[in-house]
Amino acid sequence: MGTITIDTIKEIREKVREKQTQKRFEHTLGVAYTATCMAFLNDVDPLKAELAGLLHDCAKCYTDKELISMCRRDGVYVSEDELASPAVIHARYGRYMAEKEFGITDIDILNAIDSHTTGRPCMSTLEKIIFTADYIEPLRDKADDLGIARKLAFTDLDECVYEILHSTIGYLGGKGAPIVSGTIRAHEFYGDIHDKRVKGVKGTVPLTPLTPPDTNYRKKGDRMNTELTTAEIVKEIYKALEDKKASDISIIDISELSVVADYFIIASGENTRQTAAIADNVEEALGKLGIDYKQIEGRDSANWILMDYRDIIVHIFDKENRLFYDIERIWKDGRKIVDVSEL
Ligand code: DGI
Ligand code: FE
Ligand code: FE
Repeated sequence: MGTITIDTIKEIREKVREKQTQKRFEHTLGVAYTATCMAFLNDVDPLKAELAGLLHDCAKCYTDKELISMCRRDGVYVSEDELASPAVIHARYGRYMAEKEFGITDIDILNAIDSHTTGRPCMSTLEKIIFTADYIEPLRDKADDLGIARKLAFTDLDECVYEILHSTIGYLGGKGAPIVSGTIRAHEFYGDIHDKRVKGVKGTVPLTPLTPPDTNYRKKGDRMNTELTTAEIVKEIYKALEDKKASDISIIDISELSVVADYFIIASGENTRQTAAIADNVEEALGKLGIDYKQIEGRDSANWILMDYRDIIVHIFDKENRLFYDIERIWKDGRKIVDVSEL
């Protein structure tokens, strides 16, 4: 899709207008404009936020029954608990529609549509913006905590997300409605950030979003100080991981899906001592080859260490966090698991 232009925005706005009722379309515009303002404050591309806002409810024109059968038809994954809470399925199918029907290729926008109803742990800034704008846009008038949420949206985004999740869970619980696991996990994640702040504990949750907000900064060709190809470096990393007995090593080729990197390598350690040792070994092995990392995050707490080697991002999790963050799910669309021997 390339850079988002005003023309793209206008074209998509008209397409969405045709699909939606007048009332739903006014809500859509409210979300788009609110998201744009929030983007200004958070250094997110405002056109990207506007586009995500315009598309967040693009699948809302279908009934629950239609959405369930369309998800089946098109192979869009919906979990068992989501089938029992069909109000959330328009987000899952919306992601698919945005990609297939509206030609959106930006993973961050697609993720923002996918997560706009339930949220999820570790959202990118854009995802948090869409999740929040959906709740606070000017035409919303039902929630008791709108005043609080509207202020927090512009003062403390993580706290705002927590507030919204907390209040949604309370509201659904009060109605006796089931709560999907995505909502619960998101609530735990942002609750954790909230608690650590309240207790004054320095955060142990690595705050790197799964998709960095601005993913277009990386110029292909701006590589590392080595003659090795990216595939050869992946092999070296794999060796360094195996050396320290990392388990469940996945190599995902995301080059077709994202400009963030070409490969994600995900591995687990039994505990944080092992994850730290694994990260040290990767750093040392690549260092010997003249390859320096661009950034390493999460080393202190070591429950999720993210090593950014530009074209290759290495995630090292302890057992519990590997399951909790379920990073592979984010890249489930068209992800290609690579066998190291084929590289
Ligand atoms: O599509 P919108 O109306 O703009 O808003 P939305 O995408 O946030 O959808 C809101 C609906 O989704 C609302 O009826 C509550 C419901 N919802 C959100 N999280 C959950 C949920 N419903 C169930 N049962 N469980 C959830 O975890
Ligand atoms: Fe929605
Ligand atoms: Fe909405």
